[in-house]
Amino acid sequence: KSSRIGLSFDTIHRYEVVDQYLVDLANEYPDIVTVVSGGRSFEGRDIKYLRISTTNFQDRTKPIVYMQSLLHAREWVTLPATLYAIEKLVIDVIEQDLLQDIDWIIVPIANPDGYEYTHTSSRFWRKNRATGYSAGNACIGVDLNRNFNILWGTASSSNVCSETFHGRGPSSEPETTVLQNIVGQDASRVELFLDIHSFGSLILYGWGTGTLPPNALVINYVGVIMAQAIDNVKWASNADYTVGNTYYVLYAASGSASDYGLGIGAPLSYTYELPGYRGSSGLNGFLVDPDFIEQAGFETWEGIKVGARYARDN
Ligand code: ING
Ligand code: ZN
Repeated sequence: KSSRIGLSFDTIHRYEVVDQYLVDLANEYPDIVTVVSGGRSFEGRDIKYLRISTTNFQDRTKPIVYMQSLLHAREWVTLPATLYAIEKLVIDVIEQDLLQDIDWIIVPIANPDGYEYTHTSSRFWRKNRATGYSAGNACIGVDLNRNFNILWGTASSSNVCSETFHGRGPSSEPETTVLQNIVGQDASRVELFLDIHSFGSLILYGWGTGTLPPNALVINYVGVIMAQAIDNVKWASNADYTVGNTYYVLYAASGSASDYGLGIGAPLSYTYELPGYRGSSGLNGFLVDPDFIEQAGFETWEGIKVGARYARDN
């Protein structure tokens, strides 16, 4: 079902389709949507993002919500979650306040090279596609969620062949630099930072090294109310969300995007881990059940709305 200029929620759209959609949307809604070329990926793809605002980002009293998806290539279900949020904000506008009161910065495809590679060659690729790290390029790619310029290298892998290889230095990768620059422009106004991943039905916050930020109780509380909002409407067969610190819920990790969000001063910064494929055990959680695509967008949006309104009101 495709609504006017929107993309359908019955499939996972490719990079070029999404790229064009962002341009079309900005043309259709020039008063509120600006499409910006953030810069190029390792293989030269444009990392486009949207700036959504009723006041062209000129009202310095408004909070900013920043969100990105597909930092990890294989986490396909994160894309419709982001596209759904864009559609609700710009096209449907059922809840006017979210558009009026908040400026939004949204990056749907943070890792376009990896994402295309999952369509053309290797469905479960995670990293970017950077070469030049090992002799004969025996191993390729940097884990962009270990490459941000925050606590870099303290809990990540220096092995090029590892799935969590952190790169040659903090923000060594073009994609990381682009993303840091995008969020860095208006850093002081970013009140909510959301990095959308899958899978596991989790809402995680920093630091990835296990140290808690001074406002950890608030971060945890807002995590819980976002999770409750999702659980209230979640797909019947999926688990409830778990909320907690990345290190305690999962494992140690440095150089992540959401820790970078904390580092630039965003009081609320989270990694969402959307639900995995609900099929019988043995199925890979990165696969996407076509029946879940629109639901993933719908239920994730319930969580985002709660976080965005908390950021605005407090
Ligand atoms: N999980 C995250 C990963 O990058 C994570 C977990 C969250 C790490 C927040 C660091 C910070 O490993 C997935 N599925 O990518
Ligand atoms: Zn991920």
